[in-house]
Amino acid sequence: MYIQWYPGHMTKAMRMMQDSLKAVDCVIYVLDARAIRSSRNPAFDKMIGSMPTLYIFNKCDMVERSDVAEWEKYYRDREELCVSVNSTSSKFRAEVVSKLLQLNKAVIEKYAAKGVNKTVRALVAGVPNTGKSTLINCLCGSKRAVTGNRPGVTRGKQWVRLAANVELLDTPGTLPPAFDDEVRAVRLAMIGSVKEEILDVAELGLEAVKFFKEREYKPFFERYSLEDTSGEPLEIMDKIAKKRGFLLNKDNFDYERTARAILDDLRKLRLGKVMLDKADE
Ligand SMILES: Nc1nc2c(ncn2[C@@H]2O[C@H](COP(=O)(O)OP(=O)(O)O)[C@@H](O)[C@H]2O)c(=O)[nH]1
Ligand SMILES: [Mg+2]
Repeated sequence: MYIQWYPGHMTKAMRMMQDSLKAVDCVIYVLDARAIRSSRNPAFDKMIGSMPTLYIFNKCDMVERSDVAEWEKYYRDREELCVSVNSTSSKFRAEVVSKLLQLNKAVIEKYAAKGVNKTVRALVAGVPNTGKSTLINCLCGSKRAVTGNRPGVTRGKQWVRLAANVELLDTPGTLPPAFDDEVRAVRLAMIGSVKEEILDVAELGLEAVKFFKEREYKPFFERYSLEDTSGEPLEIMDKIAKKRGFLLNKDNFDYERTARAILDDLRKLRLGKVMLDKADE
């Protein structure tokens, strides 16, 4: 799938991220639960190196519990700390705070031994649309306890208090989506992390059809009342366009409209709870 993409943007965003990392003790890496592998940016992974990181599987209301449980196991096996949340609900707040304290336990204890109450600072980062802003709102509430700027290391940055000794950088770090392979690019686009202006919507719709066709994914075929799952993705797309009456004129289907309908159905869960990246694939 062709994406109109300029590497220069990536370089600039990464430079800003490197700067933000200097001001924090740990990272809250927000991933979309539907695409846990694809919503990581390998260049950023490299940049955070050994800095303590809490991986948030956000939007877990959009996937099956059993699918996300596989990913939790995958991360646990690699000793990477993760937590599955739905940022639109505040009931996960306590768990996130507790995991953050767990993540920074060593440094908190080291300072405590010297009689210092260490304030842990975290950067919320992730590719667009994974729910970083929603998460910050959920964790800190709308009435943010702004802790003010501190000269020196944190100059120009706004911090909000999350717990007695935990602060978040108020503005989330938006990572550029990585298009280092086709699968990742398509899935990032499917979850809405790629700006529509830089891709071909009809082509993305066709990729979505291909995804469901390869898996013989029942809810997809049921949604469009397609009796059989055979045929090339384009033929399936034609059938959907025909059934919905999406025509440009009497001889041509409106692929863009068809694609939009499919993507909208996917994103609004009308095709069920679709996990794009499986832990064992
Ligand atoms: N279903 C669901 N939607 C979410 C969740 N978190 C965020 N969203 C939605 O995802 C979209 C992007 O969220 P936003 O916080 O702006 O993402 P950001 O670009 O990472 O800051 C918004 O429409 C949110 O309402 C979640 O946990 N579950
Ligand atoms: Mg945001």
